[in-house]
Amino acid sequence: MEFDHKTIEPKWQKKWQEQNLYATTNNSDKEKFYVLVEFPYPSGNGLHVGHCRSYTALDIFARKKRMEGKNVLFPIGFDAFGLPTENYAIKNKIHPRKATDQNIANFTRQLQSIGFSFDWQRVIDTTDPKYYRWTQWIFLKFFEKGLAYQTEIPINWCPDCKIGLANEEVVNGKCERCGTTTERKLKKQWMLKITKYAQRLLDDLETVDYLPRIKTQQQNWIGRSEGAEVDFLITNSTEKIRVFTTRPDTLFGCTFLVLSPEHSLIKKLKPEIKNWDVVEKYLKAAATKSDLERTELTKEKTGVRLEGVTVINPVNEEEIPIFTADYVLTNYGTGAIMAVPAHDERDFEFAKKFEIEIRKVVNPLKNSEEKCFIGEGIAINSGKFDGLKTAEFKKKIIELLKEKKTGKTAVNFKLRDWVFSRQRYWGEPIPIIHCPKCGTIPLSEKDLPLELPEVENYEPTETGESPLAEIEKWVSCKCPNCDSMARRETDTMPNWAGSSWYFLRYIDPCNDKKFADSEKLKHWLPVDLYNGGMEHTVLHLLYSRFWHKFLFDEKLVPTSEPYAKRISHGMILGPDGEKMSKSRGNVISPDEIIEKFGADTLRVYEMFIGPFDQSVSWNEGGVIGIRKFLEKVSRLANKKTIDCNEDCPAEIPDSFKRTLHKTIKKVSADIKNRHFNTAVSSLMIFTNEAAQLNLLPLPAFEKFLVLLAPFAPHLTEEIWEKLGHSESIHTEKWPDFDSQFARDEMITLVISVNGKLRDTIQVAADIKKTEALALVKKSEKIQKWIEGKKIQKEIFVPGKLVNLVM
Ligand code: ANZ
Ligand code: ZN
Repeated sequence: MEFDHKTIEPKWQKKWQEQNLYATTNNSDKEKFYVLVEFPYPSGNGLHVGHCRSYTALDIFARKKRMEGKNVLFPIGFDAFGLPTENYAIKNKIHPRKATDQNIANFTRQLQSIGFSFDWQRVIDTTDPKYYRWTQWIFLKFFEKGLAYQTEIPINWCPDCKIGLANEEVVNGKCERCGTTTERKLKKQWMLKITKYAQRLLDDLETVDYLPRIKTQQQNWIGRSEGAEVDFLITNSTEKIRVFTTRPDTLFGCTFLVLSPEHSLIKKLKPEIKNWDVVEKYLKAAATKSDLERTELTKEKTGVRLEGVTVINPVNEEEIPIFTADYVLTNYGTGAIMAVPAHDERDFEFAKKFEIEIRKVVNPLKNSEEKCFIGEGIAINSGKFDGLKTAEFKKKIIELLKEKKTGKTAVNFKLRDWVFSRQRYWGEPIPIIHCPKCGTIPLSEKDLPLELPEVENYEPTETGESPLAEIEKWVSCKCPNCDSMARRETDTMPNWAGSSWYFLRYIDPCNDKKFADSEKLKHWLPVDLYNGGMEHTVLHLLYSRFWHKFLFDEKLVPTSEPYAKRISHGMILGPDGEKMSKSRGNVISPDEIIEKFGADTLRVYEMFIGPFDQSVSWNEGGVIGIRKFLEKVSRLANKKTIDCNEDCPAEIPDSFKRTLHKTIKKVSADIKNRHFNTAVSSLMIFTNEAAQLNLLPLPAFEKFLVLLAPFAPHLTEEIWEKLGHSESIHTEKWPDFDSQFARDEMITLVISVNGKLRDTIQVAADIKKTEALALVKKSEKIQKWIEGKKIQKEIFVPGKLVNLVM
């Protein structure tokens, strides 16, 4: 048999399509298993070899689950709204709909050419009105429950291009297009109240099986801090300033207060502030900076004292100054801090610059020379609290503050509400109408989907509004409530919207009554295994968990978490070890590899390339090696076979039988544990041994083909057919192994010291010298004889004995 991939691969892809081999039925007695891969953004560049890594791995997983008798759901779709397509459309004067359709067609061709076992009848496209109708519908549910609201918040504004920019279009504070420093411009925007779910998003991480680093990322992003809120009374006033601190035990070391430049009290205190001119100038300058620039640790601290006003420290009645400084953020805690320069680095830098007292109030447990000690320790200079340990002091001081009614415990989250507005064209229209009489009115369900209108120009407008704002015909409408002239919302949803619930739609993709049937949801949820890139383990994962929890509360989905298990794959880097990019010229195209070596080679190579969760570099030599391996497999099919089962005649060595069972055991466990690379190694070992035989035992070879089938579905299917089977190899049962043969063969190793037998141990027959010696030296009986003496010679006879000469 020739391994002619150019004939074999398209032939089987066509057959599988015609037979609908991988379609999933909803009504099956088999146990369900839902395998999910992050769906691709159909960019103009086509499929990346990184997609192939993730999809091949989970394809193997899904294929094995099917062979183990599970009813597997393994779907794919396209996450197609978003900036790259929109920018491409603007540049090339092509409609984003058209560009998207072209890209999806190209991605589909590529995905099919790799032989993935997706259920192609369930494909979804987030930009299809039949899909985004339900994205809009879920938005309306959020609105109904008060979880979608509008507020004024700043957008990134380029004063030169006169457009609002997405965060990713602002590079180091400058507009990506023209290099002008961006400003922040206030705009009314839609928000989703994800903060309401902060605690649950944190707590429920306990109930799911995510890789530890993914859990940590989620926890850090949610960022729960426990501490206290403390009120500082303004001298000669009834106004007070509330601060949030995680270290109330350092209150005696607080020598000034800092308000964020946006803090509302600053304007209130204007009549009292003696240097208002200077203060006002500072506030204006701060307004243009991003949070990132403001909080950068290395940056020199700036700020201004509010001359003429002071506050009283509630624990020692000291009068201390107030500053405003941009290192204090307006939207964290209370937007104001108590500064303790001896124990907080930012406060320390600030105090040095403004020559403010730095007073130590914590002694480290161990000696430390640090000027600014931020750890926990023993209280000093804290009156009657001196000598207390930090944790205990925190409790005591909060009790005191409660008594004095100037403070209480408080919890803060880093997590902010989700800005859900974009001033862009290529996104889901937000289904809201603004009526001058009735206010903000949701569209009624029957008016969904609210489709994107045709426009001529996709550029954002000069006022910062989305291009939709210029389509007067579309914008002006009648209020559903009172029939007076009203205007449509012109912002669109962010590109995270469609991916926040897509895994639900796969379950019932054609339903036009509901986003998915509840019985079907009950059958398939939760997703059993979800894989995607590390770059999505923060936002996408969190956003979709949030939507799911909301839908759960609305009794629209049956589980409180969407994904039972989440894993992540490492990146594939270019041959030069750098991230693949057009500008570097190190991009590997899957199309070329498939053309030259075949899809099976691409698949097996990407599994063999290295541990699945680690980043690895592409290597053409490795690709050729895999091609040779598959050629060897196809040559096995030409060998003379003998149709005998386990107990073959004398021609077949005993060791071959053990190799077969070891291979079944290893490949089964390796796929389960996602050690795809070592699974491929054991398939290679089997192939090499089989190639040595004069007669190939057919049943063993067939079992081997079944093991290889998830990795190389085309070649194995072709050989399977040649062997006379009429059913697809992919519907075969996954083979079992006999643990008696799968075990490494054991022998008794004789150990002697100076030629005298002192012990015997059971070891694997093929044990190497170093391993054997390590075991020998662990033996208590042997230790007795060699302790304190020098070993002069270590003799090892493989499979038999070890002799130590002292
Ligand atoms: C006094 C203090 C003393 C603090 C000390 C720290 C160490 P996390 O852990 O991130 O929650 N902080 C509070 N609100 C802030 C804001 N809006 N912008 C910038 N910084 C703010 O950090 C909480 C700590 O960050 C708080 O505890 C406060 O400084 C500061 F030895 O208060 B601390
Ligand atoms: Zn109205």
